[in-house]
Amino acid sequence: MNGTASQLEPGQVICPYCLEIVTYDERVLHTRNEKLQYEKLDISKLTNPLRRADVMRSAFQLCGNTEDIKPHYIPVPYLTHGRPLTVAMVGTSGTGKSHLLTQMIAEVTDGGLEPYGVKWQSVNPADHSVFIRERVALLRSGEQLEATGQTPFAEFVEALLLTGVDGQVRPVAFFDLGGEDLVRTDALLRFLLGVDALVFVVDPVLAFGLPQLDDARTQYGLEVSRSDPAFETVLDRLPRQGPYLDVATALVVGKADLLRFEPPVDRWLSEPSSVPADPRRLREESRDVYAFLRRHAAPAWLRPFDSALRCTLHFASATGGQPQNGLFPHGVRSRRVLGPLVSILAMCGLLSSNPDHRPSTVGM
Ligand SMILES: Nc1nc2c(ncn2[C@@H]2O[C@H](COP(=O)(O)OP(=O)(O)OP(=O)(O)O)[C@@H](O)[C@H]2O)c(=O)[nH]1
Ligand SMILES: [Mg+2]
Ligand SMILES: [Zn+2]
Repeated sequence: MNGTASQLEPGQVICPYCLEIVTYDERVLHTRNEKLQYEKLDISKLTNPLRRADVMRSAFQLCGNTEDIKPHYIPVPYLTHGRPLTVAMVGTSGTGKSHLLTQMIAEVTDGGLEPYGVKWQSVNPADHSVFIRERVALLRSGEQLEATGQTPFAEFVEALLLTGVDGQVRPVAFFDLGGEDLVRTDALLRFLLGVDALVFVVDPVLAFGLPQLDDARTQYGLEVSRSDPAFETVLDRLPRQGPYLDVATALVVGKADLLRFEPPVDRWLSEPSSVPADPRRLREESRDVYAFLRRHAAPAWLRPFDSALRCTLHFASATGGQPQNGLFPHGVRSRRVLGPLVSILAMCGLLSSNPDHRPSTVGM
């Protein structure tokens, strides 16, 4: 039976792959060798506490559920640090989900959440260095990231242990499926049923009929669209209690560099992040993004905001400019990419121990 977060007992965690309830179990631990194969780990002889802690830091547990799903392994720190928070990026292929998520995580690991009182560690050190090497370093050297493509299995791309202002640690796992997978309705999207937060990414090239986006439309061979099919599939798929989705939601107008001469986008792009998170500024930005979408895009682009109980709206640019032949010749410079994540973390209680300080529905 699938579990929901509210039914969990202490120590129980929802498997981020198959949604079954898992409990940390030292009898089914594994390590991963250099060939990326999993080997059984016997920790009974590890009596030195320092050595043991070090081994556990990069150990995995085999999930007990193998029904209709290949064997899968969960990093031990994900199971031993309290209730995880899962975040999924949503948008059709090419909207910029992977670039945005990569820059968000890069800013976190550069210490970008420290002014908010949040510290980070990796969930698995080896996976984290691969992520930094193959994504962050590549993008920052001016190369475009590849399209995510289709996968048979929803896996998180990166997970971090975040320590909130109250000292509580929470594993945060980020899912970044390809847009082609997000319009499917099969078991691959089952992970969405347990997701805690969603980042909907609006591609200005698809959403806004503004003439200054015509060149980008020609470059990508795209036309203005009335909605994003991935938004529609995901919103239809998610369970609701009452009329609204109770999932922390951010609606981000990405690639905002393409709108950098357009007020009020110009003003927000040059605005430094507010530290600590300022609910008033968050509301002002949400209101501006909402008005911009209402004015320049078809109504269905606002469906995530209309559907979610808690949603903030943002302008962000992951790269600062357009790619040319797969490269960013003027370098890569992100703008305001941390804003949506800070808002989600605030909604999920990581930025304040006081529930009154969490943002609720804004933007109207
Ligand atoms: N101008 C501009 N282009 C961007 C930005 N972010 C991404 N892009 C470009 O948008 C295209 C798609 O970016 P991806 O991040 O791969 O898009 P995706 O949503 O992950 O696509 P799938 O993986 O196919 O679902 C690439 O050509 C990127 O170079 C941005 O902030 N500004
Ligand atoms: Mg992608
Ligand atoms: Zn599982």
